[in-house]
Amino acid sequence: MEVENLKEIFDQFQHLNVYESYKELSSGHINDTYLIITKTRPYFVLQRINHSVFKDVAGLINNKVAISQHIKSKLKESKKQVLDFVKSNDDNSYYKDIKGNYWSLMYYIDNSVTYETVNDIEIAYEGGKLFGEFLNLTSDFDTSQLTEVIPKFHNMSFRYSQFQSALQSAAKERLFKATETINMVTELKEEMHILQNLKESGDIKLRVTHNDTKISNALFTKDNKGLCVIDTDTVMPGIVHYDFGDAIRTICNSAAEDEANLDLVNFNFDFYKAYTRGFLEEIQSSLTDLEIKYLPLGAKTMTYIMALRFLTDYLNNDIYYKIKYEDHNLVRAKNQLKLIESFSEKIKEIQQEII
Ligand code: GN1
Ligand code: MG
Repeated sequence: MEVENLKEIFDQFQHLNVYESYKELSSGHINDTYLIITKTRPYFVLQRINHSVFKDVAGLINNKVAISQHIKSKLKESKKQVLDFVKSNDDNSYYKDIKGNYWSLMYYIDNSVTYETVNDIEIAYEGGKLFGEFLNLTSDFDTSQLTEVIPKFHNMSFRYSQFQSALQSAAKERLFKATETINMVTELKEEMHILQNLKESGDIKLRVTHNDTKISNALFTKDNKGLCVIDTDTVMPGIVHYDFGDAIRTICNSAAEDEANLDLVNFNFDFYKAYTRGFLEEIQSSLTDLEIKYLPLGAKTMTYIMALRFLTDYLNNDIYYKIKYEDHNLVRAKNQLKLIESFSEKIKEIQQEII
């Protein structure tokens, strides 16, 4: 990505500030994100939205702005923050450049910290509170107002069928390298459809979900308090298990999601308990017994769906996720399956805890 025109792009927005320099924020796998450093505070976050992944950019931005406004109206007394978007010079929430790229601009939230992995139980607890609160604050938002920015995003049958198509078209060498991983994914198929079935039967209801609650999408204050949920690109109707599970898969992994040394990938049960405690403190009153009962399966299912998606992308020659080396997606898939293995040993104990 050429970045020399960032100043020009930045100046397409109504920001009243002077561009000084930029720094790439590179933790996402899909969009390109830059911190824009200006002569005076506040700084900004400029994002190029990947429109081959997100086909309806206007719908995506509308979702983000509407959800932020909804949360903002409820946070009046709180020290918590919410994403705040800057309008473009023609009064839109995004800017489309001459090359056809879409950009959005947000205020940078100062004095905030993010974590790729968690080493501190307080972060696990505070992360639970933050994501629980996000779901609670958006629980009265009318889901029919939201665009489904990526249709069937966490739909297991759909993801599984994409995997099966990839198996048909994959190169022999990749199929061979991924044999064990393919077998592991195949064995878990049935159990991993349980939540999908409960959703389809209506036993578990739809609500607003964030759908990308990895811990790096939570901002914390420097003294470890939850501050703001970020990256609301994938806010859509979903079930509570998506957000619970996606957070657990990152918080309770003792290593990063792409750690290649699987001996370092272990499930941290203490962090699971701390996260669940924080999460339920915020949201338990609006959950049914059935929803609570299936939270541990939500954790397993969300870890699995990531393994499935990384593996599918590997078999498709890496057309979706950004990669840094040839087998990156396969490593990610193996990592997630190792986490499931480590988690499965503890799941009975976990179920006792929660029920
Ligand atoms: C992608 O780009 P990023 O990091 O926000 C992906 C998520 C995955 C995540 C795995 C739109 O999110 O679903 O959980 O990678 N987002 C999309 O780290 O596919
Ligand atoms: Mg994301």
